[in-house]
Amino acid sequence: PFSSSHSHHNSHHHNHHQFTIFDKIIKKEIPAQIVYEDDKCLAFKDVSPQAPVHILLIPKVKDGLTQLQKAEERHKDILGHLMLKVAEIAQQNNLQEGYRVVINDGKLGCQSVYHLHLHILGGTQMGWPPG
Ligand code: D5M
Repeated sequence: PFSSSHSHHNSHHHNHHQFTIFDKIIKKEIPAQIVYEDDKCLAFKDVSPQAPVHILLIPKVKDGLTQLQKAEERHKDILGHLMLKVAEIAQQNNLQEGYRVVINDGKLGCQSVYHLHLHILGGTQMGWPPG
């Protein structure tokens, strides 16, 4: 169940410095099932869930954070904010028994959207190793 079948590997034209689909979600130009929002971040249900609960948490301002490996000193505040909100969002979604947080980085990490995002996965027993 929930094995990954969506295509991460066939995009040769990542627009690392451009807008992504997440900007449209932030601007409410396309619909999303938003579960948390504040001035700095937005959390919404993943359109292709890989677990019973699969939420994405993103910074509203990308500021060069296309992916984790672009993180710099100036991103410390938003990165800390996101980590704290993961725990809060997990609680709100009844994941007290446990959950997984994933950041896919780059091609080998199976990243498909180049706007930093944290996957919050749970609602079932997760497996390890993740593959
Ligand atoms: O994760 C990118 C994730 O973004 C992937 O799990 C699908 C999800 N996605 C893509 N488009 C949408 C929309 N429109 N709504 C909700 N979720 C979406 P990655 O780690 O880059 O592979």
